[in-house]
Amino acid sequence: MALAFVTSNKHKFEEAAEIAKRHGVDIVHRAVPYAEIQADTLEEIVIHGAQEVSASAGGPCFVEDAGLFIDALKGFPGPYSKFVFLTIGNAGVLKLLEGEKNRKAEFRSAVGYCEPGGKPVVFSAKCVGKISAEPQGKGGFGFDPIFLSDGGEGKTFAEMTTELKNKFSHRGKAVEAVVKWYKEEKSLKSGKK
Ligand code: ITT
Repeated sequence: MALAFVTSNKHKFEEAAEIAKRHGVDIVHRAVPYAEIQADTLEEIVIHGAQEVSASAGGPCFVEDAGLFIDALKGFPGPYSKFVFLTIGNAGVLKLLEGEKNRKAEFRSAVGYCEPGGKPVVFSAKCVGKISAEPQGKGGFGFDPIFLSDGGEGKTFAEMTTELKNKFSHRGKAVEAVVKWYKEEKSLKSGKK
């Protein structure tokens, strides 16, 4: 049975699909809505989410929650990134950082995996970088045009291919961890090891 990634965001699925394909794991996109609880950590959000969606998924599935944590704003917007993106957007974030020399920021991702009736397993990862002075690039989604990953040679995520973004990104690392773990679990269960 294929592993389901439950997300309303097709860009997130496309990124995950590139990773799963590289590892020979079958993943499918499910866009069923689930409750994202208000919590201080991404991990708490995905534990709840994974448990909720696995009850109806009928098979192995995972959810992922991400956030942008800006150093000069004491970690804001963090777990509230979606609301901030939908309200003030990239222009608003740049405005909040006007005249600010400290542009340090990181993207964090938490993946929650669960099987029906099982216990959730969590994988976390981050990507350290900076907020650009102005938006750059047309690709990607969300805060991609204003995020410069360390090691990304001055390119924002919006200027990278999916493969390149996955090499650096929070989601790339967290999804790679769940996919590798799942592959290993499956081969152990099927007695191939
Ligand atoms: P889900 O249905 O999977 O929750 P979502 O679009 O609501 O999809 P998140 O809650 O994980 O995604 O992300 C919160 C916000 O952070 C989201 O609205 C994006 O604007 C932004 N974001 C998350 N990951 C990002 C990335 O890789 N690049 C740019 N922005 C990102």
